[in-house]
Amino acid sequence: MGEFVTLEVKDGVGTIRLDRPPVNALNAQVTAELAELAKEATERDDVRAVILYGGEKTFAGGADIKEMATRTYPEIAKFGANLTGTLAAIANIPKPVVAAITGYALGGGLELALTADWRVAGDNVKVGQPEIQLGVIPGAGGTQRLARLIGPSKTKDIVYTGRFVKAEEALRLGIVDQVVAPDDVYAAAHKWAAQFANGPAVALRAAKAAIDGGLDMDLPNALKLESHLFAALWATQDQQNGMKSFIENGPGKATFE
Ligand code: CO8
Repeated sequence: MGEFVTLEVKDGVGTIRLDRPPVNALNAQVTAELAELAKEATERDDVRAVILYGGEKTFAGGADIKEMATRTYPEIAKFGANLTGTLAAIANIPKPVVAAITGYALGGGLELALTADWRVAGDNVKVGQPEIQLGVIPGAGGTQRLARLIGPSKTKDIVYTGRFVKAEEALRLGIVDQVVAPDDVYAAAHKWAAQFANGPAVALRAAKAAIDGGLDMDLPNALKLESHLFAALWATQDQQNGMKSFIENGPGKATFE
């Protein structure tokens, strides 16, 4: 547990909660605490799915501009490497991860949300990569994860202009996956995460590794990765339970550990 970031676990769902008012700006300490809790969420068996949440008001307004402004080149390079490493640790949590976006997800805030598998947003949110207006560019995945998610031209529009994208457009572009009333954001994210709390954890881990790992490869190698992960599941209880249950009870009745 950190000063600005906490992990609360209930019924298999772990909530990683940012709490650094007023906008959860990501400074060096938040970055370190997030990395620590990504590790904990990865390692704890009682965490079966994860919610990234910034509270009712706002998800995150980005990296801490006041902290960054006067940094030297080596200092900013170190901070950038740490933030990129932290976001990689979250992206690599081998469990379903959902971002519950309220208020703003800007700059490093959107880059944090982009590490999730699925994004739920309030209908009043604004997301974007406004770094260009600070005379810089996104530095923790905004030019890369966003382009992989929605393609290069839409990413270039968002990154070149730095404009704020409203919820409805974010949904249409595929930056977010579900839009709900502002008060329902956490509940909707929880509903998505909770469906995996009793799911086949090893198979879910393999599915995430196949999809995310495969996106970084050419198709023949990605298909090989999928095929190996598929066959490896024959060493698991998940596969035995799932197939035995189908044969004995029909589809969708299997229970998993
Ligand atoms: N960093 C530091 N302080 C911030 C930030 C931020 N990113 N965002 C807001 N604040 C502060 C404001 O300065 C203000 O402080 P104070 O009360 O002391 O004046 C307080 O939070 C509230 O802000 P506003 O008064 O502006 O509140 P509004 O509700 O009017 O607006 C916004 C909220 C829309 C979030 C607005 O503040 C804003 O546009 N913020 C900046 C957004 C931005 O540009 N984000 C990108 C930051 S750069 C980045 O994320 C790069 C990541 C990669 C780093 C890699 C390193 C190598």
